[in-house]
Amino acid sequence: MQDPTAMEAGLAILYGTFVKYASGEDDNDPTTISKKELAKLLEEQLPHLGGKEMLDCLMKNLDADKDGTLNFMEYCAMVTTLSMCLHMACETQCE
Ligand SMILES: [Ca+2]
Ligand SMILES: [Ca+2]
Repeated sequence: MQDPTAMEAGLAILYGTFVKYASGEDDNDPTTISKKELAKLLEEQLPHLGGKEMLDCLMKNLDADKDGTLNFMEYCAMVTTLSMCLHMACETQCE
């Protein structure tokens, strides 16, 4: 099998990150990320983008079905949102 491209590897990392943190010990549900699991993800994986300070805001805005956890679709919305923020930050820096 050929080596994955950077984007293919990036997608695998994004999926693997969901699986890793959803499988945390907080809620015994490997299919969703609880608020405590999200706090750990933010602290360990996104410290330069705001880390745990984004916790309440992200959970409030991304938990579309209001069950108190993030399922994979809601996690994808977080990735999309953060990608858009990065895009806007880059555009601002280029001006
Ligand atoms: Ca979980
Ligand atoms: Ca949810």
